Amino acid sequence: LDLSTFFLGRPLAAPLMNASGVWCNVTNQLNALAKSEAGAMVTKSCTLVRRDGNPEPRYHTLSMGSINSMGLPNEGHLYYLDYAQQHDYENKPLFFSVAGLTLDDNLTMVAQIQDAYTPAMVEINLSCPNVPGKAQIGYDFEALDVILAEISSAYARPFGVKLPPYFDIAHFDEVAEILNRYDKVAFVTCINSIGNGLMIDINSETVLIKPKQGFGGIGGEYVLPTALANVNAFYRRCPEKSIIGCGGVSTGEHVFMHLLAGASIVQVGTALYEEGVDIFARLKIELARIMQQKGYQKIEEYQGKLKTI
Ligand code: RRO
Repeated sequence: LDLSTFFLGRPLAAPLMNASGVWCNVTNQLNALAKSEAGAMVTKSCTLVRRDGNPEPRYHTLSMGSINSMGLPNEGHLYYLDYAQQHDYENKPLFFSVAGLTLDDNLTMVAQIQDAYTPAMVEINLSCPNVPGKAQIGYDFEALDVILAEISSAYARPFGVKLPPYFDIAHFDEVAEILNRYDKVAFVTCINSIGNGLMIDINSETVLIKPKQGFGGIGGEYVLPTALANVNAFYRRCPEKSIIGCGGVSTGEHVFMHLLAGASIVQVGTALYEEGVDIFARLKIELARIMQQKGYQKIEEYQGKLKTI
């Protein structure tokens, strides 16, 4: 039984990786991902200049997932560029997540990544829900068009975008139509956390995290149906692009569902945060067991082949 696959022509030992933000802030964590059974990995979304992020507590485990308002804590893009230049690309592909606070910052960062000649694949994060005063580009369709046009002309290589969840068919149509104008957008990662949820501790009658009066991005089991819908919506609408699935994955069944919906790689966020990098070995065993039960020998036999009734 074979869990290997290809992503944009590159071989992967398994269709699994971390979600950006989890286990990828500093070199120690990145090295642990590199040694793990993940088939690929991505760095923490970075800004031009290092950030401390929001005040703590800023992450809380929930009964079916997590809430976070980290606020883009990161070491600055040159730190991740250093990592990218020492990464072993034979071992596994590396994605480089970029989340500039302005269009100019994004253009500066992709220009420097380009000048470094790293094989890392850029993922532009258009969906951070947690920087106070900053709207998500993913929800501003005019700004989305502008940033894709500008990055397409400033950056010579294919790149990907990390999208927020959408909840309306008209929005799936409109965003896909914009993405399809840009050939260099080679992959789409669906979804980031469901932004600005709120959970409450009944005992103390308070919110669970300090930033933004307790509002934060929701991840984990809560978001699985929304994640699957977004993966499949963009898989159907963007036939020239690859889809990376993210959201609600903690078992082999969840990985299988994302692959069936059209994902080429499946990311793990909340469950990786809770369980650590050994989760990738468990997910591989669980996915292999499902494939064996169903008589599948390779991922391509079912990937994207979700049936409707
Ligand atoms: O750092 C964060 O607060 C954060 C980011 Br950049 C993101 O894209 N998604 C998220 O849930 N948290």
